[in-house]
Parts: sequence; C-alpha cells; structure tokens
Amino acid sequence: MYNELSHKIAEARMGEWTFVSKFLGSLLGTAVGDALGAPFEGWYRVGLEEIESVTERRDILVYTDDTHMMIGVAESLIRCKGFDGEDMAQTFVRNYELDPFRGYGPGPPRIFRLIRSGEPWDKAAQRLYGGGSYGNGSAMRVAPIGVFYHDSLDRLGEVAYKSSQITHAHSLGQEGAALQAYAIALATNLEPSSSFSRSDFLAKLSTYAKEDIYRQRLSRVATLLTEQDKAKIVAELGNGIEAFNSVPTAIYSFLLHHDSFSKAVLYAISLGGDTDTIAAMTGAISGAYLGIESIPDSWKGKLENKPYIEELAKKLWSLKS
Ligand code: R7I
Ligand code: MG
Ligand code: MG
Repeated sequence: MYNELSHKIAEARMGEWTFVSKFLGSLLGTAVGDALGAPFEGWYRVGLEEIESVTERRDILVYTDDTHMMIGVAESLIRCKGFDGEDMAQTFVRNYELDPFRGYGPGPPRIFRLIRSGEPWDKAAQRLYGGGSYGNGSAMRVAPIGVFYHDSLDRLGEVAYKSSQITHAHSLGQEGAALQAYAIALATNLEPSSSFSRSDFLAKLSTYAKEDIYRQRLSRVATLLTEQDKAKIVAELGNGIEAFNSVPTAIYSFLLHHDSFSKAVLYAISLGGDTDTIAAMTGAISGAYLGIESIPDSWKGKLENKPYIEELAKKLWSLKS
C-alpha cells in the first residue's frame, strides 16, 4: 500500500510549482495524447514518421470525446470542490449537447438521453450492455480525479468508481478507471528527478488491482518491457476500446519511456487500435510524472482550447492549497 510518510517527504521536497506543473501536465497530457492519436484511431500499426508528419501538417491539434469528457470531470470537481455524482452527470450531458461531434463511443449518448429523461445518475448506465459498459470511456477522462485526489488514495478509488458509474457500470470498466486514476496519482506523488523504479510502480498497481484480467495483464508488463515485437505487446496487453485492453497498455507505454513524454505518447500511438485513448491515458500518467515542461512546445502550442484546460488544472490545484 502507498506509504503516507513517503508522500509527506516527497511533498516537502517538491515546491508548489512542481505540483501545479504536474496537474497541468496530466490534463494537457491527456488532451495532447488524444489529439495526436485521433487521426490514427483504428489503424493496425502506425509508423513514427507518419505520426510526426501528420502532426506537423496540422495547424490545430483537435481533441475528441476523451478530452471533452475530461474537461467535464474537471469542471464538476471545481464547481463542487470535490466529487458530486449528480453534478458530474449533468455536466457530461450539457457538454455533450453543446458539442456532440467529438467521436463519442456508442454508449454515453444513450445514457445521456436516459439521464435527461429523469433516470438517476447512478442507475442509467446499468441499462446498457446487460449491466454496464466495460469500454475505456471512464478511464480515458479520469486525469482530474487522479491529480486532485493524489494525496488521499482511499478517496481516489471511491471517486474513480463512482465517476465511472455515471457511464460505465461494469466492474471491469470501473476498475479500469480506478487503476488509471491510481497510476496518475502515483505519478503525481513521485519526484521526476529521483531514480524511478518501474518495479515499485508496477507492484503498487498490481496490489491495487482486484479483477483477474488486470492482475494478469499487469503481471506481464515487467517481462514485456524488453520485448521489441509490437505484435506481441498488442497480443498480450491489447490495444482495443475495452478498458482491460487499453489501460494496461497505457501503463506499459508510460513505463517503457518514463523519462520522455513524447516517446511514451508516440509509442502508444504506434501500437495502433484505440490510439487517441491509449495515447490520452499514457499522456495523463506521463504528464503527471514529468510535468507540463515535458510536453513539447510544438504540440502544446497547437492544442485546441489550451488556455481553458490550463485554467481548469490551475483551479483544481488552487482548491488543494
Ligand atoms: O467506453 P466508451 O465511452 O467508448 C470510448 C471510446 C474511446 O476510444 C473514445 O476515443 C471513443 O472513440 O470511444 O463507449 P461504450 O459504448 O461504453 O463502450 C465502447 C465499446 O466497448 C462498445 O461499443 C462495445 O463494443 C464495447 N463494450 C462491450 N461489449 C460487450 N459487452 C463495452 N461494454 C461491453 C459489454 O458489456
Ligand atoms: Mg476519442
Ligand atoms: Mg478512442
């Protein structure tokens, strides 16, 4: 389990600017990963030169539902000074209705209509897929919860599960969101200049995981860190739209390149499949670890809606101090 004392020591060593940088890094990291990965969603594999040339040719890096929903999570946490399920659900519905063309998965719009027609926020999602979705839609948006509750890990788990319940009620969807939030919180709590232990990071996540499929996939991550064959990585960890086929892959991409935001995110996209989402989740963890300075200016500078996402990250941090 996470050690409170080591957190206090890390906190004492890190100045306030570092935490602000990490909040900014995780939220903008989500958006940059999402926007960079979006043109390649559904591809088999993607060459690094292809990603770079497509990115260079774009004037604006436009994000998708992953970031659109992450913005809703942050807005609601800020408005309510913490988690409020009803408010977060209504925020998702409002944001979706204002801007529905963001590439949402099939489930959430159906749930938003149910909530609009009076279904309770914590019941509507159970009506889909015979008991709830295990898509990655609640993990992809979880960065604000990961950074906001970095210092209160029991509450972090509880909130991640409840926030997932709004749209993804299946236990595998909920656990995907909780694991991703936990990875972000661990990354937020680590000083980037100190020596990073992949095995400690993985051991904490493995202890945290309850469902067999996550435990089994996380147990493969350490061995796969020396594997060059991307087909093998995808075969063992997945690159799909399901939470269990993408959250472990994002954790893997971060760990493989824990010292470089750009390498981690480009690697995540290169695996193909659900590229925007796996890159968004990789960017959220990497940005939380390395901070905003680690995201290349050439990417940040072209990101759609950057000032607003920055404002949300700063407001979230100011609620902590
Ligand atoms: O999870 P969700 O919001 O989709 C997110 C994805 C990301 O890649 C975004 O970038 C965007 O492109 O969409 O949407 P859901 O509809 O909840 O789940 C996504 C898919 O997971 C569904 O369309 C199903 O194919 C699959 N799925 C399930 N299949 C069978 N049984 C989710 N839950 C189930 C299930 O219980
Ligand atoms: Mg998307
Ligand atoms: Mg996606």
